[in-house]
Amino acid sequence: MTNISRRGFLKGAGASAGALAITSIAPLSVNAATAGRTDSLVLTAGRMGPLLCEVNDGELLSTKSGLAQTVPNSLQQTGPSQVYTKARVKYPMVRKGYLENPSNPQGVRGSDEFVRVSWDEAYKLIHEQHMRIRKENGPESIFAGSYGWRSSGVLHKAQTLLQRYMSMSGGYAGHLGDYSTGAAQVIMPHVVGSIEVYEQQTTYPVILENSEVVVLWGLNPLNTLKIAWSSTDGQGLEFFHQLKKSGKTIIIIDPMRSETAEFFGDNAQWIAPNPQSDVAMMMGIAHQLVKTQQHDTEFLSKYTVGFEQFETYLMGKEDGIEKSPQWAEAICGVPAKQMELLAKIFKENRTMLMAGWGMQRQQHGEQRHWMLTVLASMLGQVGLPGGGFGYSYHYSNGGNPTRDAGVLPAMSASLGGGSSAGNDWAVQGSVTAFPVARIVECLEKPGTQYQHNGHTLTFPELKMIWWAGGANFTHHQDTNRLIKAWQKPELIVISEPYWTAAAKHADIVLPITTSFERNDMTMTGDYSNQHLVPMKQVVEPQHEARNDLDVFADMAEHLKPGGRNVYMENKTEMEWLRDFYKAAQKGGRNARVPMMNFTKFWEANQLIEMKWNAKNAEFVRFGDFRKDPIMNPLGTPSGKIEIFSKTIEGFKLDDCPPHPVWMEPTEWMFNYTDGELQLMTSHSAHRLHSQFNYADLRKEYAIQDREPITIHPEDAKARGIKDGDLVRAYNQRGQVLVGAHVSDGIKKGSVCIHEGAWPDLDPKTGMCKNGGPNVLTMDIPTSRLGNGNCGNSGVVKIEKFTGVAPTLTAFTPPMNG
Ligand SMILES: Nc1nc2c(c(=O)[nH]1)N[C@H]1C(S)=C(S)[C@@H](COP(=O)(O)OP(=O)(O)OC[C@H]3O[C@@H](n4cnc5c(=O)[nH]c(N)nc54)[C@H](O)[C@@H]3O)O[C@H]1N2
Ligand SMILES: Nc1nc2c(c(=O)[nH]1)N[C@H]1C(S)=C(S)[C@@H](COP(=O)(O)OP(=O)(O)OC[C@H]3O[C@@H](n4cnc5c(=O)[nH]c(N)nc54)[C@H](O)[C@@H]3O)O[C@H]1N2
Ligand SMILES: [Mo]
Repeated sequence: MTNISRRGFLKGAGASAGALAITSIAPLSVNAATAGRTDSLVLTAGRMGPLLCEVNDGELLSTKSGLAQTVPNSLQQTGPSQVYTKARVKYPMVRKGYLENPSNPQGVRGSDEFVRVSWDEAYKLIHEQHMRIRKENGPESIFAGSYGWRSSGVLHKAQTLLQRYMSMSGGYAGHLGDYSTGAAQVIMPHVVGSIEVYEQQTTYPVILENSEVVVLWGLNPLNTLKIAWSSTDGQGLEFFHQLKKSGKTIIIIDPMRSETAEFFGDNAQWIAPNPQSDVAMMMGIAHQLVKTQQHDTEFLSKYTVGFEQFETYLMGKEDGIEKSPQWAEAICGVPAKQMELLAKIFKENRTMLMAGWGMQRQQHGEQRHWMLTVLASMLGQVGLPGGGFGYSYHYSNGGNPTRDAGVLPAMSASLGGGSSAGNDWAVQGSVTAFPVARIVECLEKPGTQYQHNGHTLTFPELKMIWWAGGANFTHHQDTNRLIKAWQKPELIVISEPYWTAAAKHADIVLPITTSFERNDMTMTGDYSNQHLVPMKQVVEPQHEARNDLDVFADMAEHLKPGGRNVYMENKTEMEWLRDFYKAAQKGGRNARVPMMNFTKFWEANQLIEMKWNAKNAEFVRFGDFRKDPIMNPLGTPSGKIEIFSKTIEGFKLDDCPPHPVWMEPTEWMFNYTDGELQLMTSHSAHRLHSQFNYADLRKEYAIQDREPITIHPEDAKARGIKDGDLVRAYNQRGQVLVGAHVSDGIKKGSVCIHEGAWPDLDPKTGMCKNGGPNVLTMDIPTSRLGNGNCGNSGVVKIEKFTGVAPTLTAFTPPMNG
């Protein structure tokens, strides 16, 4: 499938050789709002960037980018669907069996009917039961971790607002880590002293200027840069557009010919390893470097510790198995010759190893970024302009240089800043926390001890869950196991704009506004702070939807008279925004960025672009460390890159030894004989996780109105499946109905169903009618180091679906809803 010739590989390499001195670095493109204020275009923002909204007679007609951009971003069109989808929650709703007897509810979550109630009834009911549960079981029984990608505005932050209310109520159980980088963010501090996954990278301009070879290892930036944690500044997509034209050697290592591989086309080489096999492939390359004495021993001795122990393992002196390219070929399915060639190319050129995160959302996920860091260290280019490794190039525009900016503060979970909270408010934050992806294990085994990053922790017993701003029924693994565990708490409240699967499995559902229905603000660029953007209210709140801010402020009033004012710190929505803006203005003054006063700014319907900083544009990650490792040590115990970690050795974990090792995953297709395939669940081009699954964009990807499954032609043929057929994918955990997308753009033996389809289980057969892949995935920790999720793994079988396709109900509100 992959035809790598040495010539093809080296095309472009060396084109920029010698140009290592940074000459003229300028912004990649000038980004200004494409339109100013008109009566019909209102400026707001979402994760997918600043948005201009076309409004007529109070109705949102369309949304488009508020920034000039070269690469289109489909997610920017979703505004009207977000506001008007029939999947909206219209009124506060309570499960019938719960309403009838809240302290001893009848009926089953997920199958019981819902009853409409007034907001006041809902508040009173939640308050009474919350207080009862808290009194009986303490704050550790109330889960307010509420993980998820709620709106990105600085004020209407659902999770924070929930926690603020729970703090006023006396504390709560929170969460540790996230679903994105659960493994990498825990291992990397042991290796280089910083998490790396959410950090400013050697900048995009420095890469364009200096790198000769750019490796996209499990990286699909054309998809993942459509959004950012705050709001995208658009520079990441622009960078990859320029990289494509640069003539550099681009190597994509991915079991799928991703949207990014399609985008680069002939300008890149695609190599397809088996999913989950990357560590073996990296070791094959590392072995070749040692064998040809190409590894940089000087760098290794000056900047790292523990290479000797690793080398012993690599060269098979420990277990008799040399981790040679031939050994690796049998695991990763990439020809040994290609790995040998990669070793040479990486070594002979200024090479940047960029890695995505899908490959660490797998069992032993910690090993991926650790091993890649070891490989980069062996190449000896860490800290050089355009060389080394980078783990956030595909996310939140990690290579866009930081600007001189006035930066917005944001709502906090604790009361403060002129608060009227008197001594009689015993404000208490999170009293306990567990790794977020272990929630089902926590529900199943309260009181049980487990290991996390060297600590022994105990799972609390959760009696109440309030989720605001996350879609845990979509994001969590092994949906059927989740559904069982989900029956255990006494009360589950979901605050949501939409009837998600979690909402359908709740006791109480509260209708929440979308970001188009309230005023807020955001910055673009998590690292760059490129713009400050007003998020103006575009339409009236739909139906009976309220803002999370108002809901929790009202709930605070139930705690004690005057609670609302305490919660709001005696400020209105606009006063909060004004104060946030004023704080940014102060920062702006120090940075010499002119910022008009708040009233003018709000009136102007314009974003503010922050000042380009030429020095920041030359930032090289680990540059200072390289220049002087004594004066600028890393935050590791040795101050150096830890190839062998004594700290991790001390943890004595079977599933995370003290240096990178290859460990076969539990569900590994080669250990099965009945046609099992390896499942991947990458992130979708046309969704943000589960968000917009209902939107018109669905037409871009759905097959017979179901989530697509990508299947290699040979695997499809062997099972009599044709492109466009309905397919049943199943394993011992569950079954889903999907539509066949037969393509040679996937490694044979693997299939992909993108994460994010809303679970829609057929009550009769248990089949997910909407193809939610987490019905099939394993709910195990990556290891007891990171306790990350393994959503991007598992084996499945597939067959042509021959029955009558059940009606899709994923986006249909429940009866009375
Ligand atoms: N199998 C598998 N599973 C995965 C992954 C994978 O790769 N494979 N990826 C994982 C990753 S990296 C992540 S980050 C998670 C994502 O998991 P989530 O962040 O939970 O996913 P979203 O679909 O973005 O959920 C956000 C929810 O918040 C709601 N919402 C939006 N705005 C507001 C608001 O203002 N107020 C309130 N109350 N609600 C609001 C939306 O309607 C939506 O239901 O999924 C994880 N799950
Ligand atoms: N459009 C869009 N953008 C998003 C998101 C979204 O849902 N939609 N989610 C955001 C969030 S919360 C996160 S955490 C990031 C996620 O960013 P990532 O975790 O990097 O994204 P994924 O799509 O899971 O994986 C990236 C690539 O890795 C490949 N891959 C999967 N398994 C393997 C493997 O075993 N080995 C190798 N080498 N490659 C593999 C996939 O085919 C895919 O092309 O994206 C963010 N951006
Ligand atoms: Mo994520």
